[in-house]
Amino acid sequence: MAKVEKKGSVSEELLREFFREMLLIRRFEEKVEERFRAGELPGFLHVAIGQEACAVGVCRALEEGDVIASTHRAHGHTLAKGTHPNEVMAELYGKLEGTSHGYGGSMHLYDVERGNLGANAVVGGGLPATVGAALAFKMRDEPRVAVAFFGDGATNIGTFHESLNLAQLWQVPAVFVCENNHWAESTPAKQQLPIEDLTERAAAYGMPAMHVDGQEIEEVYASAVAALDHARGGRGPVFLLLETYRLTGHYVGDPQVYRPKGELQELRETQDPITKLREKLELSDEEFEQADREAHELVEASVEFAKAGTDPRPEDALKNLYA
Ligand SMILES: Cc1ncc(C[n+]2csc(CCOP(=O)(O)OP(=O)(O)O)c2C)c(N)n1
Ligand SMILES: [Mg+2]
Repeated sequence: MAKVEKKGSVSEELLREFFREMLLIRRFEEKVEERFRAGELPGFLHVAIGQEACAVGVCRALEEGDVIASTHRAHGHTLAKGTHPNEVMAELYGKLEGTSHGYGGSMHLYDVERGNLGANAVVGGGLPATVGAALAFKMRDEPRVAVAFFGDGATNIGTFHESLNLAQLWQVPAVFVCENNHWAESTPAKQQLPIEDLTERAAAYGMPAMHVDGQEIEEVYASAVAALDHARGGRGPVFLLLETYRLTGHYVGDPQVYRPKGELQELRETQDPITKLREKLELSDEEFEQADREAHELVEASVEFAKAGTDPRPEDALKNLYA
């Protein structure tokens, strides 16, 4: 099996950009939680607080023309792939100005123009779409890569296995990014996974795998660059396993009674990717506050934008329905 090695180091300037982007996603999702609890947002919402380094590290390694497919926990991926916070927030408020014109909501954030094949309420649903896109790139001889984000729980789903099997068989330019947050809803890893090391999932298909700390954005970025390079160079797909932590409930409002006492507190203190990068960059309080103010301003502006948006018309409720 081919080995994929991590590439080079990341400049401090780039790390600072990563920091601002992760902070924006964090503040965006905290605002989403707040507005959901205030009863302003319809539907069911999942935030990825704690997993920001996965979204930013991978999406920043992409090149123009690359595409992603996301999951039910999609706000961070969508923002990191370049959709403006205004459009994401407007979608969560169900407004026409949203990415899916208010018809989709949190689990159906799409932005095909920016190479985002969409969030997915169906666990594992993004993987076959990714393989299809990657096959198209290969057949058209285009130097593009398709990336699937998914969770540890999704590796138990049939579409995961079918997708990895065909991707490896056809040697398509795809990268499979598994965000292993060790939970599938309220089910811990040891009650849903028969193996501990999820790279064995890839080994079963002869696919090279990389295994890195998903809380260290430098690691995530360097691995993603290498994985994308490998796939783009016609050497077939790569499985990129990121060990990460969901520093929140499965859904907004989840009482998390299933969590061992003290686990969340301890993880928040030791595994926050934003704190880790802040410490690595040795940011002063002023630098942090400046970045935080900017993030808050963008998020507040997105709420204003969304609230001032246009409600879809009731007579259009069945528009775009095909089944
Ligand atoms: C096909 C399918 N089965 C079950 C569900 C219900 N469900 C929603 S999220 C989830 C857990 C997914 O776990 P994981 O893939 O690890 O993602 P995480 O929530 O941890 O990000 C489940 C079982 C679903 N949406 N789709
Ligand atoms: Mg999970």
